[in-house]
Parts: sequence; structure tokens; C-alpha cells
Amino acid sequence: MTGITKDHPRYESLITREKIVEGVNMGITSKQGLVAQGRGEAFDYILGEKTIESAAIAERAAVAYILLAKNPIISVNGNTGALVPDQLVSLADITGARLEVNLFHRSDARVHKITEHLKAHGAGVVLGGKGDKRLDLSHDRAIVDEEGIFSADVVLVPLEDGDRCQKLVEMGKTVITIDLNPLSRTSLTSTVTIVDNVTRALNNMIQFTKDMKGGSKDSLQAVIDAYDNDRVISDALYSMQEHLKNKAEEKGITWI
Ligand code: PTJ
Repeated sequence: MTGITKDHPRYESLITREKIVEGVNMGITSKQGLVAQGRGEAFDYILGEKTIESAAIAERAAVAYILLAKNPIISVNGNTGALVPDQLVSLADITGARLEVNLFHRSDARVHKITEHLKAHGAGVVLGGKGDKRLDLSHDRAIVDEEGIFSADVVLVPLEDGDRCQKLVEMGKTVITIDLNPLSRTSLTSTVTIVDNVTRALNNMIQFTKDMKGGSKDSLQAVIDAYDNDRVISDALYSMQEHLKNKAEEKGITWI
């Protein structure tokens, strides 16, 4: 890993970048994952590299959906496996959700490596290796486990491209996404759209689960009933615009 000291102004961002590079070196992350990370970094810069209030609202709604679900699944790809393995395992443990490796650039070797990586970080059962069902999609993200994503009622799909998300919604599932691009196909088709960095979002969701887990089913349902996803997306766009405006004015540039 490149020598990055904590006093570097872009420490968090650089460490995240290093983890993705390490993921590629370990055979967990695809090379395309590097490009996806760069895109995410750009959106995060525009957002202000913080969890905005509407994202926290979406994260609480996501936790409520997962806690009320019968068969919740957390989908893991090469980017999230490299960036947040501990948080994925903790969130699964604390909510009772199961982890399933599901890849766009699928190979058996990479499914195996990500599975072993999650296990090394404390995961028990990791689904995704069987691949005994197909979603109606033309690429390899269609390959899922029957007892996992195929039969799930709630699926958390952090960081992906959009057509699987759409397919899962068409199948009647609740789909929760974490995507820094509020206008991606994934963001626009999900039930709950979390516009936040996966590195912050999962930590928040773990904390919210601890806060909300003891609550009644009615109180969790009330969180869901009050949730408005269009408003959350709209607020993310507004927050990005405001952040850019403030940043420009700080630097003496007139916002027209
Ligand atoms: O491991 P695989 O084979 O399943 O491939 C995974 C990637 C991510 C390469 C694949 O799903 C892909 O190509 O995704 P896209 O189409 O690049 O979409 C990724 C989305 O996630 C983009 O909208 C990015 O802005 C966003 N994103 C990238 N990094 C982060 C992020 N969102 C949240 N947190 C991030 N750290």
C-alpha cells in the first residue's frame, strides 16, 4: 500500500482507493471496478463527501425494510467485497440478512475468492456459489441462488448497474441500493435509494439497526410508511447543487 499519512487532506478518499487497488491485486475486484470507483469518487466530491440528511432517512427506511423482511439478502460484488467486508458481515449478522455474491463480470474463481474473503472477515454462510437459478437478463448478473436473491423479499444491492435492479423490482421485491449517482438507472428504479458512499452508508445502517432493532413491528412499518423515495432523490440533487454553489462562492467564483 502507498504510504498515506492521516494528515493528508484526502486521507479517507485515498485509503478507499488503495483498498480497491488491493482488491484488484487479490483477484476480488474487477478492473472495471476501478473505473466504477472513480465515478463514485467524482459524485462523492460533488456531494461533499458526507452523509446528507435525506440519505440518513433512506438508510433508516432501508433498515426498517430489512428488519421486517422474511428473507433479506445483501448482494456483494467485487467493489463492496474489497471496500467494506467487515461492515457487510456485521450488517448481515445484526439484521439476520444473508450475504450472496453476485457479479456482473462473473467467474467461478472470483465468486470463490470473494466468498473466502468474506469468511476470513467473519461471515458464516455465503450464498452465490450454486448459481442454480437465472433472472431474465442477458448477462451473468442473472446467475443467482434459488434460496438467496431468487426467493428474497428484500435485496440490498450496493453499487451496481441498473438492469438487475429493475428486474428484481419487476419480480415484486423490495430493492435497496447504495449509489452515489442519484440519476443512475439503479437509483431511479429502486424502492429505497441511498445516495451515499458505501463506506459511510453501511456504518450508518449498522448503527441504525442497533437503535431500531428493539422497536415494534408497527414502529418499523411507520418508518416505511413515512418514506418518500422521490423526495430523497430530489434532495440529493439539490444538496449536490448547493454544495457546488457554496464551494464556488468560497473560492470567489460567482454562481450564475
Ligand atoms: O464485481 P462486479 O463484476 O459485479 O462489478 C461491479 C461493478 C461496480 C464494476 C459493476 O457493477 C459496474 O460496472 O457498475 P457501474 O455501472 O460502474 O455502476 C457503479 C455505480 O456505483 C455508479 O453509479 C457509481 O457512481 C457508484 N459508486 C461507485 N463507487 C461507489 C459508488 N456508490 C457508492 N459508494 C461507492 N464507493
